[in-house]
Amino acid sequence: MRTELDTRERRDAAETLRRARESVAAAVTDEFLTRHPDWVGRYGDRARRHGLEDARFHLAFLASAMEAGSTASFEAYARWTSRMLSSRGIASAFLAENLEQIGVALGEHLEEPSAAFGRELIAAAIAAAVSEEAGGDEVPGASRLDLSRQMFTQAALAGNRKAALTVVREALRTGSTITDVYVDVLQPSQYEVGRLWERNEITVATEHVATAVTQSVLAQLYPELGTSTVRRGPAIVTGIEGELHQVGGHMLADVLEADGWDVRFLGTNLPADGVLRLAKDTAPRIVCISATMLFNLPAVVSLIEALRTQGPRPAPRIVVGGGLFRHAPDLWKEIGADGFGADLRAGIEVMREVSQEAN
Ligand code: B12
Repeated sequence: MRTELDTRERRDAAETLRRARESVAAAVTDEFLTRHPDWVGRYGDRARRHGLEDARFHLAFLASAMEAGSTASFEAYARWTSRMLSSRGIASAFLAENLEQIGVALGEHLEEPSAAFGRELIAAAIAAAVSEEAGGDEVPGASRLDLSRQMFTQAALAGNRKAALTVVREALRTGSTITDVYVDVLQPSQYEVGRLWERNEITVATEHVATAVTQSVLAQLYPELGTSTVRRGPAIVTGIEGELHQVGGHMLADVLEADGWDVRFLGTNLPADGVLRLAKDTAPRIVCISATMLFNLPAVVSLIEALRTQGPRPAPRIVVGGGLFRHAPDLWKEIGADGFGADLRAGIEVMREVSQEAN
């Protein structure tokens, strides 16, 4: 029978587990290496270092799953971890053993029924890891990055930057591009955060925590974006006055730079005058405007008008995107923009096409 805990009991149990994380991780790892001395022979110092890191991740995700009362989220974690370990030649039996050890340690740190609840999550996770190794249950239509997205969202909501970065690095290691990761992991994860906030399931503080994790991952991936040998010319990527959403513009600026554009990213919430001045100084071939909130449409319209009437010559092409335009796919034509991109992949293409049209 499933143990039921109320919200406060779940939160207290998760907090206790977080406080005990270091000591449990150390105890579990030391015991594991005593049981498997060959690991020390094979991996040297790394055996303990990686063992500790893995145990810390297991505990961090377990604490979040307990707090949320979500068996499914810990199962997803186990499936993801099982895949990651098996790609490194490590059988999921070792993951199962590690999780079992944590299950035993729960009894030393948590009161009943919280410990029982934790053990139930662990049992479900072990079953998921074993089934994943046996071929997993293919979910029809599920993309290869679905599991990464779920893991990334969990890590972001928990403010766990290290885990979030690990998830992303693993996706890159197994063949995804940075654009794939931005569009299929980070973007939908941010959208999910928005849905949770809208449904009042998370506070605005948790939304800020998750967004900060996403932004820190963007910053860490930036040096790895690579460069193109093609030089496409100067471009500006900007938000507009009144708009506070800036993650989409940030992602766009990064991938355009990697595609050969000489990008100046202005962030968001700045007066049209500032954009105009920079446009005159740098003569961009393209100005990309990112906007999310409908109430900012007039600011987009006046920035376009200002660029057309008072901007540099030859006039830059103007491409728009962001939530405001995603929900009204013809709006960009109505306001006189030259192009629109629903996401980064479309954005890169539109920028290439529009830049080939005569300025
Ligand atoms: C984080 C967040 C915030 C943060 C932003 C912090 C920051 N540094 O960016 C803060 C807390 C400031 C915030 C504030 C508000 N927010 Co908010 N926010 C979000 C959230 C959760 C994530 C935004 C995000 O990062 N998206 C991820 C990026 C990658 O997606 P994207 O912008 O769509 O970009 C992609 C594409 O559109 C495209 N793209 C983007 N720009 C461009 C430009 C060009 C040229 C091209 C080609 C492509 C392109 O490429 C990107 C990658 O593929 C969204 C949820 C959501 N669905 O977006 C809500 C959301 C947008 N917010 C919402 C609301 C209501 C608000 C507030 C009004 C809340 C309030 N009561 O104060 C304020 C408004 C502030 C303002 N004046 O702008 C609502 C909007 C509902 C609506 N349709 O009107 C949403 C949808 C949440 C929800 N589900 O209700 N928010």
